[in-house]
Amino acid sequence: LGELSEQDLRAHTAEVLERARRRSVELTDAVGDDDLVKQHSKLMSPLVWDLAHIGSQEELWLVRDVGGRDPLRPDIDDLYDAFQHPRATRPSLPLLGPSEARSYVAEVRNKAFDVLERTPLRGRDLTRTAFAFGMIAQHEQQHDETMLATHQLRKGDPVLHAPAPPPATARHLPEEIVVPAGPFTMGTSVEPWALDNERPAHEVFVEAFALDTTPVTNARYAEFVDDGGYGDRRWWSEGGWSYRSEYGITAPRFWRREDGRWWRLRFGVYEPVPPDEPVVHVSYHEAEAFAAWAGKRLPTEAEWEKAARYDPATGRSRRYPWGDDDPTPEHANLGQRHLRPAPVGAYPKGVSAVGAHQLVGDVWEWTSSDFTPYPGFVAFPYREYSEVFFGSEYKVLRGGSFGSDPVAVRGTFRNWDYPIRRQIFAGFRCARDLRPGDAGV
Ligand code: AVJ
Ligand code: FE
Repeated sequence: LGELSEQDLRAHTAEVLERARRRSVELTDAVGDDDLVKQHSKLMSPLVWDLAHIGSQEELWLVRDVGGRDPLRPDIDDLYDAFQHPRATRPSLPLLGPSEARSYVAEVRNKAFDVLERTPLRGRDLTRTAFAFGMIAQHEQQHDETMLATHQLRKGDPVLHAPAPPPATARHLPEEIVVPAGPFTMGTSVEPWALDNERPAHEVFVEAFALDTTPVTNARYAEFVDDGGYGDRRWWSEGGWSYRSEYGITAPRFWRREDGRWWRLRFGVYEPVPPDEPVVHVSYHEAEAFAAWAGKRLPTEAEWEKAARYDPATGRSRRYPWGDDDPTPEHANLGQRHLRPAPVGAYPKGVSAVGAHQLVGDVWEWTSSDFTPYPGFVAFPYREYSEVFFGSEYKVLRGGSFGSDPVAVRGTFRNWDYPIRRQIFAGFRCARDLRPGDAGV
């Protein structure tokens, strides 16, 4: 983006916004009005809330703030303020109905495009122009991923359809790769659409460690389950053990054992659990317990980012595992092109400089790190984006899932959630300290 002309940047911005809107429309047109206004799970908003919230944020940041235009619907600001109404209470609010919400977001978009045409993107500081458009495109895509998770929780016949992901072509991958000890650059100060919590770039020293080459697969995870892992106190933290006891958790969400096999429900399709795909819909606590059972641990987010971005040949940190080019369908399973993670080994072109596969796409990966600010963090453009979430309540997830759009995923991108959450498209991979004598030390 840094090198694009003003005109190309405007065209790129319009395209990214349009792609997000096509997806929001697909996700909300796929079901009838009843399904749009109903709450499919206490964890989620009604789909119609997400839709109007997308419009409301766009009105706030693009129409009013960047454009300096008059408000369209100042009367609904509070309804769609996520901080005023927790998800569980949203269905009882006097929300816009499906057709009102659709015309509202369309009207906001028209105004936003008018602002885009008339505002020099680089004329003033990035605060009010280029960044705001990128932030709003990412915001819509993040809610699209949330709506996709709502679809996964919805009961009934399949309404979303997509081709199968590519097959595994990289075979006989080593179980682990080794990342050498040393400093690397974490975070970014130059990525134009990076959010406040990814900034600034700073140097971090990371001890040598081993990392799983791929995310943990269903087959491997099932070994943990079948070995009685969920009932064995040894593998669980105190918080994890009380969580699994309180909720009676015995397998990943959406799994069921029938006729001696594991089955799962995926967007309305009941199917055998595919052995070679990354496990998905596990909480942090389950990921941590699996790692203990396997004699390993979860990576820190610094370890994850070093494995994804650090290039030992140049000492530089790259934008993505494969280099500096934006993601294409050959690099990673992103953007809801497929409605599932791809088998491990399906993206040889996405391999990182140190040899890790599928760090970006497929499943979000839990890390052992709390969501905390980088040294030099400055809240931007508002405290409620990241700052109010910093602390030990949230764990960081990295890499994006099959349901994350490329505009909302980077080598530096940080997601966060409660360690008990598993309706998100989250899996993990394991790491371990190297011992003297291990190869690479
Ligand atoms: C970064 C995914 C945790 O969905 O709660 C959406 C993104 N912030 N609207 C979320 C977000 C405001 C956020 N996550
Ligand atoms: Fe939001």
